[in-house]
Amino acid sequence: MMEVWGRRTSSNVQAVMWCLAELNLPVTRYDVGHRFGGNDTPAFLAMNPNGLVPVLKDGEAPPLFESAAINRYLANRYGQAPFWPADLATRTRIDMWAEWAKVSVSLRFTAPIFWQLVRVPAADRNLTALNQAIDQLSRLLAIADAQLQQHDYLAGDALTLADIPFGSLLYRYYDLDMPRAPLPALAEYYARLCERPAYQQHVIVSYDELRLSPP
Ligand SMILES: N[C@@H](CCC(=O)N[C@@H](CS)C(=O)NCC(=O)O)C(=O)O
Repeated sequence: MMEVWGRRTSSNVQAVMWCLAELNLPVTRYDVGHRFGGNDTPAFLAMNPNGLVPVLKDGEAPPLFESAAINRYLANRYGQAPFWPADLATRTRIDMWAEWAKVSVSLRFTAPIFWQLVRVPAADRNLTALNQAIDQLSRLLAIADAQLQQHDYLAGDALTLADIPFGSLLYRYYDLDMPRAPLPALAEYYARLCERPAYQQHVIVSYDELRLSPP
């Protein structure tokens, strides 16, 4: 039995749940973290000493934390081509884009843009830092756009592991009230992801409860 600990409003939980769904793996998810709490108990800290979600447990195997490592585990254990091909060179190119999305893109989006817009009152925002972050993000997204002009998905012509950390940021990117560079191939890619039932179910999730003043 596959189990995930983590609230559905966490982008890292969303990445794991989306990956599980694309691999057709059934899972039981427990609401933990933020308004649900439960991530500071001895039982949870024994699974993840960082007190963060998600945590995945696959049967009797020891629990795993870190969403990127969890998704690589799922791909290695249960994935097939084209999502996670056996050929090392092809797989490593997919992994390269997955790493780029998880490290470079999410670092420049989540804290400096998403949390600024969702948690910091407009009057208290550092607009210079925010605009700089938006510029930096736009430069990265232009790299994705160039790639998506050649292929329907980030690492090729079918959905792969690379799309999970990248695509799971895009719902928030397109939903937030913020300036966006015109990147048509990226917009078409996002529309393509939005057609996927697993994306609709696990990523297109309201983040209103995370706002400083929920509506
Ligand atoms: N690098 C970790 C980051 C995990 C993380 O920051 N999780 C956040 C939610 S996205 C968390 O647990 N926040 C505390 C909470 O929800 O109470 C991963 O990718 O899994």
